[in-house]
Amino acid sequence: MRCRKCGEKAVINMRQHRLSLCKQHYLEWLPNHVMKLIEKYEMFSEHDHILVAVSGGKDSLALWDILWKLGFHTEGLYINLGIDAKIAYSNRSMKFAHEFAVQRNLPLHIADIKRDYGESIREISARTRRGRDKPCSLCGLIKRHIMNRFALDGQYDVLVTAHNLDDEAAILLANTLDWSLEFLARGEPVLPSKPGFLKKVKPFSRTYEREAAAYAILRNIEYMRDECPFSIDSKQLYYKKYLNEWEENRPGIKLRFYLNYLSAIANGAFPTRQESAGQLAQQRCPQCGQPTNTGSLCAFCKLFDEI
Ligand code: Q46
Ligand code: ZN
Ligand code: ZN
Repeated sequence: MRCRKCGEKAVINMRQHRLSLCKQHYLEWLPNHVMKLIEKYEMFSEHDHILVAVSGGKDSLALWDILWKLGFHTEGLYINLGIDAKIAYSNRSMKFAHEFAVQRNLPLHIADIKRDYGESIREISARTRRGRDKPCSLCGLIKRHIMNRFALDGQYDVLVTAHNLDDEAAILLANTLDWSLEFLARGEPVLPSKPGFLKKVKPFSRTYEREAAAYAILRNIEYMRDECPFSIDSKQLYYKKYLNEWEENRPGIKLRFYLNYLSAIANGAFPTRQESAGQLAQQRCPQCGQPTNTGSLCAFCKLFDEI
């Protein structure tokens, strides 16, 4: 296997792109590939103040490294969920994010659930019906709330998350099997800002998970290799397993599934949510000020109101 650009030994073969590259050309190719997507969707520009959600894993650190190399003005946000599970999961992940930021002299902000709200994610979920079996749905709600609030308070222009193509394809498969039209209508790599919500973008949404991992390894980025202990048996991993099998037999199937879906959205295949800006602006959580559908406490504040 030889690099298509220089003929040297290739380190990665991307069958979906019919492209093999050596280390040097791969480390040039991926940032260019990501930049094309940033420009195509007008995700952000060099004038924007960008907040990157970082978990300490390969995807978010590889993406932050790429945005940093491309010269964007970025700051990171790490949310410590207080997950220990005998492997000090949250604290070790935080350390990787912290060391990455220090090496590049980038600002990293830390939100700590236990410090800021008095309970870890496991403790919160243990006392609620929604999270008793598995904390993931509460974890998602809490992370979305904290990220959005932090980004709005800090007056950032855009919030970046490192969802990769494998994540997007797995979510798409799950939503398709459930026929969740509401979620299917919102799967684009850019969610525009609206009153109370910052613009959210996914510059890695056309990058395969193995491409992000290869980039992190080739750049010598130290990252958290353990998965969150609660991800075992998750719906997302279940769908990823099948998508990987299909990809093995039909290279590019994940990419086509996702890209054809984006074309379907662009062609109006899914109804958009009926939310008028005026309505949202009038309905604010009396405690935290974030938008709610009801006008009473938002789902996040309700979690702590129960105590
Ligand atoms: S961090 Fe949170 Fe994930 Fe862990 S508890 Fe579940 S949702 S698996 S991305
Ligand atoms: Zn080469
Ligand atoms: Zn609230």
